[in-house]
Amino acid sequence: MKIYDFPVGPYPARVRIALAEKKLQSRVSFALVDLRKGQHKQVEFLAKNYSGTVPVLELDDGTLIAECTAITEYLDALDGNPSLTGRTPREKGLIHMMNKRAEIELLDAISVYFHHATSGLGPDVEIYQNQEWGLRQRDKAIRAMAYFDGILQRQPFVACDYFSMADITVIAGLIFAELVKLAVPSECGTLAAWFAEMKQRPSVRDRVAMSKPAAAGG
Ligand SMILES: N[C@@H](CCC(=O)N[C@@H](CS)C(=O)NCC(=O)O)C(=O)O
Repeated sequence: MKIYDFPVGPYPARVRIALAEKKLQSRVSFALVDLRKGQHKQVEFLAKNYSGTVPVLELDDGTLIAECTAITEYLDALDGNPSLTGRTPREKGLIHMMNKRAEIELLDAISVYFHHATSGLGPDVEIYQNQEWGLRQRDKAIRAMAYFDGILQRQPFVACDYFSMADITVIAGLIFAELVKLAVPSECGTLAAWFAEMKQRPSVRDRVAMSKPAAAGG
């Protein structure tokens, strides 16, 4: 299997963390798509992923699977232990709900902020920016931090009683927040403490060690 990605990117981090949790790293190779050079918007890459985003998983038979959630589902189905996407109908429902919520409210919102209200990937790549939209999404992400703080005051993980894909997506959101210097509000101490604890997990620790603000990529 091959994964097209940009190593410091928060979305690729989701798949790298999932691979490490599943101990599947040795079964994949990585191909760099340099977002800062706009390689993800070139015809050759768009033929692999219509949306022009990384990561993309390419199977040995040439099948292409984009979207972190879909890739995580694929990896999880290869070997159900540990489960990242749920073992029972209830767990699957909860994990997918919270994963989507983490995408919409936190991770995707920070991505829009990055692309629209900061210099993003640079003037050659960011050909359309809408600062007001970006700032609204920043505020939405900050509200989401308060939401997830409340969730984590009640339970140890975002969706159920074990580490899942939904946790990975919140972690990716917080990695992205760090890259763009968007601080977790001081009143969200539970979320901040949880993130510090999650960074100690080997799968997250190895990925977080790669993050350098100067190399932000979204
Ligand atoms: N919904 C996609 C989003 C992927 C995404 O936005 N990836 C970032 C990399 S961190 C990207 O390719 N950004 C470039 C762009 O949006 O132009 C997924 O879950 O895989």
